[in-house]
Amino acid sequence: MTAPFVTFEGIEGSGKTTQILRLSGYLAGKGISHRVTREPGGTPLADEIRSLLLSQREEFVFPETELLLYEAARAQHVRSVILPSLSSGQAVLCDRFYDATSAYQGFSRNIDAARIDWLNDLASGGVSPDLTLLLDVPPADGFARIRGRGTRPDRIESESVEFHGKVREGYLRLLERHPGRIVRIDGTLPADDVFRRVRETVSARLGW
Ligand code: T5A
Repeated sequence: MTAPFVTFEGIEGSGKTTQILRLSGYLAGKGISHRVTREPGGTPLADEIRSLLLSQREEFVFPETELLLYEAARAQHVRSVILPSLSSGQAVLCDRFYDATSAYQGFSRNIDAARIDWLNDLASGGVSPDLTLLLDVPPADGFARIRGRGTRPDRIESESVEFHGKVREGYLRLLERHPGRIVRIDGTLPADDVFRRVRETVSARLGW
């Protein structure tokens, strides 16, 4: 039997990184073996693809190019990090996974959902999250948080509020499609309250 695979999803600034680190600390305190990783990234090659994807550039990046780069990074990450960890009994907490591709490249960039599903399946090698925590915030709230960080927005963060509104709508549609796997948590609450809900959910679903 493999260890649990948990993913965090949501728009930019929804608080995924904050909550994943809190959950990791909580699991460490309970002696539960786990690994924290993220997409795109998680291996040297996938991190290079991440830089290609997120850096600002003059050249227009076509939606299909973007899609294939995200999937290429995922194919590498799943086979070198996620699968070996899960099969050795180490749980995996991943900041974004294939739902992000459905929400960003599917709903927001308008690439056909059946093609995205096919590529997600190929890249993930059939690995599917046991639980996905969707931190739901309106784009204006996420943007305000990102601006508060004072860093230069990356290529995708620089997209319009409408783009990010469609991403959020995409996530809510995925929630309807996978009600047994995806759990929505109100990400507008203070971080402590969000974490209480994260903890209650992993306890109820995974016995953690
Ligand atoms: N992407 C990714 C695709 O288009 N397709 C794909 O297939 C995949 C895998 C990844 C980008 O790639 C796209 C999506 C993304 O655009 P990224 O840097 O990983 O880029 O971007 P994000 O995952 O969005 O990371 P962010 O750091 O922007 O957002 P987080 O992790 O959701 O938010 P976090 O925790 O860093 O918090 C942001 C700020 O808000 C504060 C934090 O302190 C921080 O300052 N905060 C809160 N403030 C108030 N209340 C709370 N509850 C708060 N929680 C956090």
